[in-house]
Amino acid sequence: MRTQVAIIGAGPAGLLLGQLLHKAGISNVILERQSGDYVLGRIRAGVLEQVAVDLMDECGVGQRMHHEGLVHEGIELLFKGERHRIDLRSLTGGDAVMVYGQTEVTRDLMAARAAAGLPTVYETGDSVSLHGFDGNAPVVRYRKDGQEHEIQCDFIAGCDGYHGVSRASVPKGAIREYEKVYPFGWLGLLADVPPVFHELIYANTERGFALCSMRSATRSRYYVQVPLEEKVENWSDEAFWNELRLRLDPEARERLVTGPSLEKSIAPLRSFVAEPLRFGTLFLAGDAAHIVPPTGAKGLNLAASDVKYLASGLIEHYRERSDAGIDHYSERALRRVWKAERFSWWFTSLMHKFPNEGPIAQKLQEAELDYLVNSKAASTALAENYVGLPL
Ligand code: FAS
Ligand code: PHB
Repeated sequence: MRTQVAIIGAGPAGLLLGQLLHKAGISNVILERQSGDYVLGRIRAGVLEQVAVDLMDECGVGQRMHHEGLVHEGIELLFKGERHRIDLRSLTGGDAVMVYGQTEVTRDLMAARAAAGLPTVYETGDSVSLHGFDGNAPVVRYRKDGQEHEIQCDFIAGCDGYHGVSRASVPKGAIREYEKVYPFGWLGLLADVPPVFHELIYANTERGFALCSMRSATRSRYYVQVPLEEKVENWSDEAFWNELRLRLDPEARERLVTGPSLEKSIAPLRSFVAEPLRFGTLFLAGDAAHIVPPTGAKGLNLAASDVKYLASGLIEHYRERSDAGIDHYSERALRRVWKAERFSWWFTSLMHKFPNEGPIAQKLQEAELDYLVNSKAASTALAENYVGLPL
């Protein structure tokens, strides 16, 4: 088989890229380790920046998002038992965020790809291998239904996440990796219960961080910080709800509606960046290139901005025979990545309880939060990073 761009991974990055390239008349094939249902079953991000919303529209798949998504103009910070609203819209001069789950983003993109009859090979397992990307005739090989297959292409887009094969295929001496692992995780629970509040609540408490989020007016997503070694099987639904209550203010505790979990999982938290993002005719995008702690809701949104930069560079290559865009992809994407990494690290450091730092750490966090909610400058800094910095 021959295609112009071989895309590894059918998560948001791979599907967004495939859709943009298709709309520009550039042929592409997506290879995905898992089944489509498995990909849809992973519960992940919930908040889209305007950049991601615009990209969904550019892909021609924004209709359901605009109909079912929830525009949020503010978030709440809860500390010392009190909630304080950060007015995103007024502090940023008009920007907001869209609450629309990553599962739905992926569903919309998968449906559009199938409707266009574009080739996606699911359930390739760990069979994908990348070859010749240090030259101009890269090849991707994979096995499906016991048959070996080969794809000749012009470029390979590694959109296969943190544990994917793409970054792992780069010679060790050609890549630099920066990583920070946080000493805790997020225990997340999804339930068909109405959200406790119409906006997200980020809580800093002496027991640890909590987040009240949602997927719709009838489906909620909650998180509590747990120790790194915690196991999800140690947490009954009742234990989760009881712990969440202990991290809420009295009004939210009163309003909380509980119910059986649809999904419960623990996600580790890390900051990670690989540099550069280009190796000859192989490009890395999304979680294959970087990971942020989810506190700032940047993971999916960084995948979107990477894809925006990469797609425009590839389109320019084919349409205008210019390589300026792909030559500058890594530098452009990394500039935005590092700013989001910094914000996600800062917000995580401010909101979470770090073991072995003593009671003074809580007092210093509360002092910073008290300053933040009473300073227009500090609140503006939070707001403009939260809604997403310009491309
Ligand atoms: P993805 O990981 O979504 O997709 C990569 C795809 O490549 C996967 O479908 C995988 O199966 C496939 N793949 C991997 N190896 C392959 C191989 N060898 N061959 C073929 N295919 C292969 N972000 C937030 O903003 N908020 C959150 O709350 C949040 N929670 C998260 C929880 C977890 C457990 C994880 C892992 C991430 C979370 N994220 C969150 C970040 C997440 O939303 C990512 O940023 C987003 O999925 C990035 O999309 P992709 O880059 O497409 O990577
Ligand atoms: C979510 O709804 O899953 C979510 C929202 C905001 C975050 C992280 C996760 O910062």
